[in-house]
Amino acid sequence: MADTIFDKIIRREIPADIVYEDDELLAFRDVNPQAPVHVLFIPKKPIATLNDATAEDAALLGRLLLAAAGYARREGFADQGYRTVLNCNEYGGQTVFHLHLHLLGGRQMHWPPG
Ligand code: DGP
Repeated sequence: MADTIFDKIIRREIPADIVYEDDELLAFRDVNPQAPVHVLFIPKKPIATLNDATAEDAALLGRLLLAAAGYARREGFADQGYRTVLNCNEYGGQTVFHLHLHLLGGRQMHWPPG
């Protein structure tokens, strides 16, 4: 998989506002926030898109979701609600090809998305 800007953030080669880290995951604030809270949760393992995840990654993807929910709970906006988004490839609007989960909160979300 090609090196991405997120791999550089994992390696601390470029700065990011990191809000969560464990052995397998990293979370940092989106540089172009679309809501009062906009955090990206990424696996440290380089998986380009959701299409590239395998059964071997099932637990990792579960941990990614639970890390986002845990962050919302700790930050006190879980009950109010939030949105998670995982964009895949061109039609999904993916621009960085290192799998990432957007966590958006702090305002009313709308449906359908654009
Ligand atoms: P997506 O469109 O789903 O691939 O989202 C990529 C997001 O990554 C987008 O919302 C902007 C964010 N982003 C891109 N480059 C950087 C960066 O260098 N630092 C941070 N913190 N976020 C970035």
